[in-house]
Amino acid sequence: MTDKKPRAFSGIQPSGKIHIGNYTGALQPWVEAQSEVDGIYCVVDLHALTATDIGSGKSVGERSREVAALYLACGLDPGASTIFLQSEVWTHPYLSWVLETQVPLGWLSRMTQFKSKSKEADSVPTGLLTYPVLQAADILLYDADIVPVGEDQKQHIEIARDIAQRFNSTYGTAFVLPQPLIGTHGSRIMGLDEPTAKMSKSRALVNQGHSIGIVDDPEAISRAIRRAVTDSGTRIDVQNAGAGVRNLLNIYKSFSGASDRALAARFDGRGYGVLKNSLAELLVDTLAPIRNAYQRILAERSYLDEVLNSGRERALRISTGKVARVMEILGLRG
Ligand code: AQP
Repeated sequence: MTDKKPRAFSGIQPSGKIHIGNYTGALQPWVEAQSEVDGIYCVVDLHALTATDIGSGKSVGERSREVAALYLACGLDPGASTIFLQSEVWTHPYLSWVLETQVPLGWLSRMTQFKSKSKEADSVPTGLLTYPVLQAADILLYDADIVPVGEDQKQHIEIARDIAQRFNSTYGTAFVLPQPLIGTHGSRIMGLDEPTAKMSKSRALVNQGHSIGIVDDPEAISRAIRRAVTDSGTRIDVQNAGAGVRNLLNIYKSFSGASDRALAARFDGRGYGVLKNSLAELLVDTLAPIRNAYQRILAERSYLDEVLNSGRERALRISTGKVARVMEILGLRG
């Protein structure tokens, strides 16, 4: 018997406005699980270099600090969880390269995210293809047992598992096989402008009405909800709602914790405006304290520096041990 807590690893790319999908699919479950896991949460800034708008607007460094401040503002406790910037820990790109030498190309070219993102790009950077290998390295460096992510990332966690399994069986056991941890609701919030496509940071760059940022001001939140696409009818039927209303109900459910039965009691037969008003109010009330905390944390530079420095040190301590093991197994040291 061991009372060691399972280790969780996850991260968010600083590739745009962090939205309520990132909150319900990632940040909220991280915070909820915090006392039960040894949580390691990274701002995956190297991944963000694959984003199309890098080089315009704020620097990646500035965005990364904002995402780290958001981790804290949402409730991650640096006393209980490790928080750091990926680019400050050299073992991530190092292990990624080692794994790249082993991963069959076909595994990467069939990834759904690669296929959809490369369709939109004028010129496809190789990093978009090898993205899941860097993500596998992120996870495998820490012997993570679980990876709390939204549903869209399930395929990437599965490939991390496949990469670990293949390496272990070829060379000898080096890696723990990670499991995705995907919530039952809130794991897939759809765009407000297009409720059949998932809410994403990149899409929000094209259409402002697409997403709601976690730190958007109350007016912006209410405006986005007011303009959100609904269905063609006028009255709510919770059981049989179309994509637009279902998305709004799902957001309401994720933020309130209400059951389907409670949703039906509250909204069945009522007009879409009632749902929109209730949802806007719920989001404004829930996100206001996060926004205040975020602004406080960003203003206090030295506190964030301290958190990130101590996170980096722990991340380095753990991950250099793993890299040493991999070097030994591969015979890289004579
Ligand atoms: N719409 C979503 N609903 C629920 N969860 C979501 N996540 C992302 N979108 C939704 C979860 O947020 C975490 C961070 O994701 P990421 O930054 O690593 O990249 P992503 O999944 O590619 O996020 P985006 O917002 O779609 O960004 P871009 O447009 O930059 O690619 C992950 O756990 C993800 O599941």
